[in-house]
Amino acid sequence: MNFETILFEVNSGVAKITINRPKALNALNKQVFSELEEAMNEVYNNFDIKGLIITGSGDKSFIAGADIKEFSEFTVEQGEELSRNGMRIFKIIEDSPKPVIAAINGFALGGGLELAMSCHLRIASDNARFGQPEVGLGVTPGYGGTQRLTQLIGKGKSMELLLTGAMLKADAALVLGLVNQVTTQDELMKAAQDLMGKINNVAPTAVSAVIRCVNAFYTDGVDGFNTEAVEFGKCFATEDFKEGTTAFMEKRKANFPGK
Ligand code: DAK
Repeated sequence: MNFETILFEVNSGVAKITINRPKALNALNKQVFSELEEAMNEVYNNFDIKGLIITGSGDKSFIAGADIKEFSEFTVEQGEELSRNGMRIFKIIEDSPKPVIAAINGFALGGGLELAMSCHLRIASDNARFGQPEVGLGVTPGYGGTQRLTQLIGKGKSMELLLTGAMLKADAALVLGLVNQVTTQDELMKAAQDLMGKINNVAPTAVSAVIRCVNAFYTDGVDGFNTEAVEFGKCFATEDFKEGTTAFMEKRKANFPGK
């Protein structure tokens, strides 16, 4: 796959997307969104890909937000269109049937934090900084930040960060539950791969089902308990379930087919 603003690679069944605009601290422009969508299509449809890690190029920034230079001249209509398109692509990440981990290697601001929050899990290096500085630019977050930040850290702290535009350090983000782990810069990728390895040891069909169940909690008009019952029932028709239970009874490690 040929991309200009992202790097896409697959090693041992784990895909890695690196947002690659280091001169602009990996800010998100239209082309990044379009290439991200194409790469996500591959993640969804390539059976050999078992999970995805998203990171930023360089050692300073994960993603320093939406590309301010691109949207500064937008009209009301263009602004809304940009927002809806970004939200649609972040929803594709959030609904991915394969686990997605953000490896946050520096600034995760505005759209960068919004992208990280659409991933299932977040690991940050100790130099990472988090914030929604949009109000300082005269806009609101436009890619789901007001919703996902509130879901992740609760209304009080979310309001504080959104209304002030202040930046959080990695250790504070850990305490708030905004990230799952903090590591050194050197250990970040290994920590993300180790976490992915643990997920890839269990049944892929059950992993996808858990993602659907948890996301159901946050979906208007959907009864998550009902979703869980339905997903639980569906497990009984999978080869993974057969293999998992057989392996347990035969006292051996399961070798899940992922079907
Ligand atoms: N966009 C474009 N370029 C950026 C950028 C960004 N978000 N962030 C940094 N850069 C560029 C800088 O312009 C600079 O480029 P040159 O001047 O060298 O050409 C280069 O990256 C290095 O940046 P600095 O020289 O500023 O680096 P420092 O270490 O001094 O500072 C910083 C790092 C991250 C604190 C600083 O760069 C910074 O404050 N960056 C902006 C952070 C920010 O406010 N991000 C935007 C958040 S708002 C919308 C939908 C969504 C959004 C908005 C509208 N609609 C639907 C309309 C979302 C908005 C956001 O994400």
